[in-house]
Amino acid sequence: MKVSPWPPEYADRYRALGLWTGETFDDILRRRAADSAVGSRVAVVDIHRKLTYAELDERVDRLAAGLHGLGLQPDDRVLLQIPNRVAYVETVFALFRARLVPVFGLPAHREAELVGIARSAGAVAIVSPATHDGFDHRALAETVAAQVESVRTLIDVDDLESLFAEPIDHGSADSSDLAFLQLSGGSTGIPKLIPRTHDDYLYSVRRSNEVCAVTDQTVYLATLPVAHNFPMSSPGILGAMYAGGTVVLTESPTPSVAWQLVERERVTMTGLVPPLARLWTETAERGAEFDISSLETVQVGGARCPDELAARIGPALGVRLQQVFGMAEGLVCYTRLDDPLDEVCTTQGAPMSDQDQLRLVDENGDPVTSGPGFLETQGPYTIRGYWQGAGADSFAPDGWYRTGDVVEFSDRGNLVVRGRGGDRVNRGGEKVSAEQLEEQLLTHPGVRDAIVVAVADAYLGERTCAYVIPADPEDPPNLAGIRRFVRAGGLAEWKLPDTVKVIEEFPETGVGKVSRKKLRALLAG
Ligand code: OOB
Repeated sequence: MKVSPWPPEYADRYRALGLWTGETFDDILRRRAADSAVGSRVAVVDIHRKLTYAELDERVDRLAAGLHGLGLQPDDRVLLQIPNRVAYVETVFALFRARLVPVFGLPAHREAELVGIARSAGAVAIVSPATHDGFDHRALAETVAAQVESVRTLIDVDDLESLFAEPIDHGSADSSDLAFLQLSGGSTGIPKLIPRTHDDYLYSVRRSNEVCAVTDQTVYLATLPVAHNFPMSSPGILGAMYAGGTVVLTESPTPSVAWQLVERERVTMTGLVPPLARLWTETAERGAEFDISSLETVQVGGARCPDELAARIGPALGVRLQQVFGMAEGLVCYTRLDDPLDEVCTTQGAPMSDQDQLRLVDENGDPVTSGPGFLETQGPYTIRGYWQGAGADSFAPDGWYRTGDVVEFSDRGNLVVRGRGGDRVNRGGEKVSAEQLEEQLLTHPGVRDAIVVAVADAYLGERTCAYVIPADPEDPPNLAGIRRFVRAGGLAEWKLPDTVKVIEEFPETGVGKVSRKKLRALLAG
């Protein structure tokens, strides 16, 4: 089974209400390109290139045929590791057209992550640049292919044209079927894969467009790595394309690069994580060197935005702020454009759909009537299970998704995020699985035991601290050595610990069996 299905009574209701429409991702591009009012408009732009909807559609047709020519078959999974460029959009839509299944890896992923993802997805191909930011992605792809038997084909995203072939008919996908695999923020070793269908995901895109007032006049800048759910669909690049607007992609999110594009393309909307929102805000407060007056809405999400920062973003950037609290598993909450400013600056919004259901529970899963409590949810775009049944304990027996987030409600009914369980560090929006890092640390010869906790940080929100019991107390490992070791183990740069604390033993948990979860909480406290 590729997708854990919604119970039939829910699926029927979502269809009857017109939330699931039967539309597929490939339909979007075809329809926009064929629409005489939209086809000649600019669909995607980066620093070097620009394509109209009609041009994009034509190139997607040729690339899809080329992928078929490589022997890729419908439903085959293709792992992507593509920076924010026009070629990202070309690749993704060509995969949709050829009925292939994109697996959304990040450019920052390294060997351990890519091998894990490729293996669990059963990926047959990898699309990545030869090099990017001085890193040899081709060599990495070759290493992955050598270790994962299913991977047969490596594609250079900078040389897509060499694959172009005469367009063919690929047939059309079933909208209730798997459309792509996204990665979970992850509390486990290897990121769990999130299966999303055309029906559920496109509903979230359409509904996001309504809530965020996205139109054909919207020029959306993908500032965050676009494989993330937030810049992809909240409303992100897919929202902008759905509406017939324009997508601008920047490889660097810093003001000196991104604002050039804001000025040149008259960008109206973007999404930022809090540390980046702080950088943009502080740069603007010092006096912007580019004309960013076209910006209307700046969204902030991925991690808790401090209220103090939220209050400064709008005035500094001359924009309306929107807070976004979401997860790749589904549920996305937005502050509304007509929420009072105070609510926008202090809450993380309300679910986008009136079919989203929310409940709060305590540590034992028992209902909590007044918050804070652990948030659980179900709804028309929240998954019912991970790929191939992984992480089943993330779902309650009745199928609700356990977000792990601790939230309460404001008087107006908006969510306020208070924290989450100790299994994950939210490092400015990029998530670090404590378990994954601990597993890596335990293979260090100088480490007898290790526990990873989040510590508060003024800039990133949280950073990563590894408590380490040394194998030889006379010769404990140090931070630089640990970071080198974790990097060499093939983990992304953002997962390296920021601090290492050497201790003799871990505190007692009071239960016979050592619970890492309890120890993490104790050490973090
Ligand atoms: C987004 O998605 P993921 O899958 O990378 O991470 C989800 C987790 C949430 O469970 C929560 O712990 C945290 O990220 N989070 C926030 C937050 N937005 C996400 N915590 C506090 N305040 C917020 N505003 O991060 C994501 C997906 C879609 C839209 C926006 C973010």
